[in-house]
Parts: sequence; structure tokens; C-alpha cells
Amino acid sequence: MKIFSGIKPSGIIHLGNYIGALRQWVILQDAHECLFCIVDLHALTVRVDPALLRRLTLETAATYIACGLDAKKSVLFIQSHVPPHAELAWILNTLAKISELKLMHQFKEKSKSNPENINAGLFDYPVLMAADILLYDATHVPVGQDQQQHIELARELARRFNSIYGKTFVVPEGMIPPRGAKIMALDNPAKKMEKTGSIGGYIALTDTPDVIRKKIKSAVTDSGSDVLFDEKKKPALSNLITIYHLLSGLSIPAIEKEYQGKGYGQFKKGLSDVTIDFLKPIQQKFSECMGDPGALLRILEKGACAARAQADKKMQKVKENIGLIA
Ligand code: AQP
Repeated sequence: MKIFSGIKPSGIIHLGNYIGALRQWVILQDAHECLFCIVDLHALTVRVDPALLRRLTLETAATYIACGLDAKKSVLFIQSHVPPHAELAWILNTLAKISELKLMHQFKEKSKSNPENINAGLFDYPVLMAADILLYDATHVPVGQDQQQHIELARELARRFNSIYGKTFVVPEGMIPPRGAKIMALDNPAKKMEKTGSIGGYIALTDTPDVIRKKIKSAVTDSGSDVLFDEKKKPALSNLITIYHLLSGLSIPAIEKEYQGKGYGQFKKGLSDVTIDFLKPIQQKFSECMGDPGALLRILEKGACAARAQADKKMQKVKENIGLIA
């Protein structure tokens, strides 16, 4: 398998990003050829302060490493350091249909939450994402559930290009984890946990123990007091139990047994302890990485060089097949 995935530096990486995406990446890098990107061009689709974007880009890279990505096993790089991403996106734009882009849930949601800035980049985001993936002949793309529709589009664009211009791209598969593919917001279990959501909705990987306790204490729960996993009847609690399960490694029945008759308060205290313990080594490593930005930038430069070599080769083939003089 050849793996590609990325996270956009639109905020601080949260437990949903970790559980849905990063956690899989760390496992996959041991057995597969992997490229992991900080997709900074995607972050521009929402108005962002330049200094903040620079900081979040480095923080995202530091978080990748803190969570266990290893530059010796994976290629780690910043999207904008490899210009073929934008170049291929342009070419794929000539194949993508307005009608199919209009169907994208993320575009509809982001347009609703940012009505003052529904820009063309936001509309075109899935095409850039298709270019990210197709440039590297990725066979598999580990992502959370919210990205499934974008992966479908990437598959469709690969097939369309291949059928018009001859076999050029690998048709990639999404890899959606069986559990934790959609972690919900703590303050609104009907909404996905997101970096740009309300602050009480997400646990950032850099949140302090006090903040974590406060957020979990205020997390919305369902009626009743039994700690039971039931996504239909107890969606809020089931979301919290999923987090507990994936961070602690304890099975869901074992968690239910542990908190039988103890009520939501005890469970939330336990979940806070599990989360704080889980994040402690990640936060230590994150601080080390951020304390040596030179080393971080060297890793990213080396990664960009390796990615660029692959991307240039693919662009050469794309240009030849499409009739551009390469
Ligand atoms: N709540 C979630 N549960 C599980 N997986 C999630 N992912 C995002 N939210 C959850 C996965 O994390 C990766 C992040 O990709 P991204 O940053 O490029 O885009 P996103 O999906 O738009 O992430 P956010 O956190 O929701 O950011 P904002 O607020 O900026 O839009 C993807 O693999 C995604 O599926």
C-alpha cells in the first residue's frame, strides 16, 4: 500500500483529528510507504492571519511528530513547498464539474458558517485534495468519515482522467477507521468535533489538564445516569465512551462494567484522567519539537525534497498525456 494523508493547519489538532486520522497514520508508517502533509493551501480557504497560519503550520508538524510520526519512516512535508499540488489541481479543475462540487457537504457547511467569505477556493477545495492524493499514486488515504465524499471525488477524477487521457493515476481507496471515524463535539453531540468549532466542543492535543477537566465536566450528556454505549439512545455518552475506549485501550464492555452504578460524574472524572495521561507524553514531545524550530524545518525541507521528486515525475507524465509540452 502507498499512503497519503494530511491535516490543514486551521487550528490546533484535536482528539477527533487524532482518533480519526493521525492514530492510523502512526500504525501504517511501520509497514507501508507513507507521505503525510500539512495542507497549508487548504487552510487559506478561510480568512487567516498570516502570522497565525505560520505558527499553526509549524505546530501541526510538531504535533505529527509528537503523536509518533517518524521522519525516518514517513515523508513529512508542507503542501505549499511542493508547487505541483496547485498545478495538478488546475488541470483537474478542467475535469471536475461544477454540479458535482456543489454536492460537497463540507462546502455547504463551511458556506453556512462563513457566509461572508464563500470563496472559489472553498468551492474548489476537494479538487486540490484530489491533486494532493493523485500526485503520489497513493493507493490508500486514511481519513475520518467527513472526508469520505472528497475521496469519492478524487476516485472519480482519477477514473475520468484515465479514461480520457490514458492510464495516468492510481484510483485511491479511503481508509475510514471502524471506530472513531466521526468524533462528535463535546458541547453538541449532533455536530462533528472540529478545529474551528466552539472552544468547548473540542479537546486540543495541547489543552492543559485543567482545561481538559473543565471541558469534559461540561460535556453534554444524555438523560438517565447509566454509563452505557448506545449510539441511538445515548449518542452523547457513546461519543465519550468511544474516546475513552480508543485512548485507554479498554474495551467498551469493560468500560461499562467499570462504571456500572457510578453515574456520569465518576465516568467523566475517569475520562479526564485517561485523556490527561494519554496526552502527557504527546505534549512533552510537542514542546521539545516547538523548542527547536530549526530541526523541525530541516525535517520538513527534506520531506519536501523527497515529495517534490515524486510529484515532478508524475506531473511530467500528466503533461505528456494531456498534450502540454513538458
Ligand atoms: N471529529 C472528527 N472525528 C474523526 N476524524 C476527524 N477528522 C476531522 N474531524 C474529525 C479527520 O481529521 C483529518 C483532518 O483533516 P483537515 O484538517 O484537513 O480537515 P477537517 O476534516 O475539516 O478537520 P476539522 O478538524 O473539522 O477542521 P476545520 O474546523 O478547519 O474544518 C481528516 O482526516 C478528517 O477526516
